[in-house]
Parts: sequence; structure tokens; C-alpha cells
Amino acid sequence: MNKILVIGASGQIGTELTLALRQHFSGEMVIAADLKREADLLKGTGPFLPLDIMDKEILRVQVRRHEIKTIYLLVAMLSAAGEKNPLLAWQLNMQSLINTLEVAREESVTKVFWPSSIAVFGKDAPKQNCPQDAYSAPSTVYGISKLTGEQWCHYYYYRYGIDVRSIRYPGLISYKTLPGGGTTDYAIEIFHSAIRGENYTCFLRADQRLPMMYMDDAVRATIELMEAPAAKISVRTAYNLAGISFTPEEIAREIKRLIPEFTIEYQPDFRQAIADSWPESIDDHIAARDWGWKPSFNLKKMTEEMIHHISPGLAVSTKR
Ligand code: NAD
Ligand code: AKB
Repeated sequence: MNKILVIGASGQIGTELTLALRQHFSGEMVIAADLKREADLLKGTGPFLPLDIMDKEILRVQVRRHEIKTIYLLVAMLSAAGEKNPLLAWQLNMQSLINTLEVAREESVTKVFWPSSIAVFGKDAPKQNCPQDAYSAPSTVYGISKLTGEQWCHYYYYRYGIDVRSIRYPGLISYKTLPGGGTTDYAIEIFHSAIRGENYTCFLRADQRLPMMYMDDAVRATIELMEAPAAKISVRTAYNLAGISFTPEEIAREIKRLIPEFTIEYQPDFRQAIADSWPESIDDHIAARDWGWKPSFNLKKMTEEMIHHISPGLAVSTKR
């Protein structure tokens, strides 16, 4: 029995990843855990545990009690929220990972997934097709925590043999869940405004190109990475992963094709400086070579799916 624990399961990725893992394995095998209440979409699909990842002893008790063999750790404070409270972001992002890796070591958990981010790259990294090993001096505390976290993952693999795997996700775009405080959140908010018939005020410049990915691709990538034979995994920090790169102007144009009355204006705020420090596109040939990664959503297909799935009753106002 290889039981799985998903920590941060009520969040943007956690909800969708938990649902996908429960479909892939079985509901009972995948235990969802979060500090906040169980996400509505998870209700009735499998077990849920209230859990504060900052309490290592409680984590240990739960891992032992449920005989957990695989952990997906999805807790973090994202880039924009982190810049408002850098020390808290550092504490949460680092301690959650250390607690997980330590409990994995002590309780013989064999596999851990922990996501990194394109935020590991700073303004000196190449903007186009940013390579796996580009020089990195991140400009946010979130990016620093991800870069440091990658080194801890690498360390626990080589020092203790724990099979830790990681991906540098681009900005993730989903219709089932809302984003949690990132710089790429505009690419979800824009759909909610368009569907509500509201003007959208974008907090990034019209021409700010960033690496993004539709959630279905991100969830599939995560499961494919975790299922790949260990011998194929050559990167024990975190894999670069690419989906779609686009600008606010380009996604707005795509939305207007389907909702012609949609309007957008641009008022860049502090998040523009964060976006300025990130690459525009990512070179992910190592993920393609090692475990066969291939994205399946382009901008047009993703826009159609988002508009098809967000009903006017569920769209959230993004007016600030
Ligand atoms: P999110 O903020 O939506 O979800 C995080 C979840 O963690 C929330 O449900 C929150 O309640 C929970 N949490 C917070 N503190 C906790 C604690 N002390 N104990 C237990 N649970 C706690 O974040 P997300 O967007 O789903 O991101 C998940 C992971 O993916 C993070 O590591 C993030 O850095 C990474 N990532 C996300 C994106 C993206 O675009 N969403 C991109 C790159 C990387
Ligand atoms: C953020 O914007 O902080 C996240 C990320 C790219 O890590 N979406």
C-alpha cells in the first residue's frame, strides 16, 4: 500500500492535483491535508486532515498513523504575497520543506514532490529559452526560498536517498481554483472579469511576456514526473518546464475573439518589477528528454477551455 499525503491540498494546485491523484489511484489512498478547510471540490472524494505543516511532530504522527509513503508538499507563500511579508514567506517556505524532508527521512517516506518556480531566475538570467542551469540571483524572497529549497531537495536525495522530485512551474492557469498571491494571477483574473462583463485592470504592462501553463498540463506533468523510473531522473534540483508564453495584450486579444465586448486597461503596480526579473520563455528540453514532457495546451485552446468552464455565476469580481 503506497499511501499518498498531499499537503496544501485546498490550494490552487493542491485541489486539482488531489482530484487527479484520486482518479489515478483511488480516493482512500490519497489523503488531503491543509491548514484551511477542505476545498469544496474535494468533499466526498477521499479523506481530509486539518494539518499545520509548521508543526513537525503532528506531521510525523500523521505520516506514521496513515503509513504514508509519498508526500506532495504544496504549501508556500507566493511571489507577490511574499514581498509584502518577506520574513514570514521565508519561514513558511523553508520550514515547511525542512519539516517534510526530515519526517520523510525519519519515517521512511520514499518519495517527495515539492514544486519550485520560474521565480528562481533573476534579471541576469537569459530572457528567451532560459536554460536549466542559467545563473540565478532571484529578486524576490519567494525566488530565494525556491532556489534554496531546490538545493535542500538535491541534498536529501544524495545524502539520504529520498526520491525527491521537483518542477519549476511557470504561472499556472486554472478555472476550478483561484490563484493564491502570485505575479501571474492576472492571467486567471482576466477571465473572471471578462465573464462577468467587467473591465479588467491589469497590474502588469501590456507587453509583459511570461511563461505560463494550463493547469491540466501542470497536473499531468507532475504525475508523469513522479511515475518516471528513478533511473531517468537526471535533475535532482528542479526541472525547467515550459507551456505557453504570452503577454496580457495577447491573452486579452484571444478573449476578445470569444467575448468581443471585453475591455482591459493597464495599471502596473509593484508586481511589474517582479515580472521584469523573470524570463519570458523557458528551455525544457531536459524534461522532454528525461521523462517525455510535452505540453498539450496552446493559448487558443486554453482560452476556449477557460471561457467554456467558468460560468457567470462562479466568476469572481477582481475589482480592487
Ligand atoms: P496556494 O496558495 O493556492 O495553496 C497553498 C495551500 O497551502 C493553501 O491551501 C494554504 O491554506 C496551505 N497552507 C498555507 N500554510 C499552511 C500550513 N502552515 N500548513 C498547511 N497548509 C498550509 O498555492 P498554489 O498556487 O497552489 O502553489 C502550490 C505550490 O506550487 C507552491 O509551492 C508554489 O510555490 C508552487 N508554484 C505555484 C505556481 C502557480 O502559478 N500557482 C507556480 C509556480 C510554483
Ligand atoms: C507566482 O506568480 O508567484 C507564481 C509562480 C510563477 O511561482 N505563480
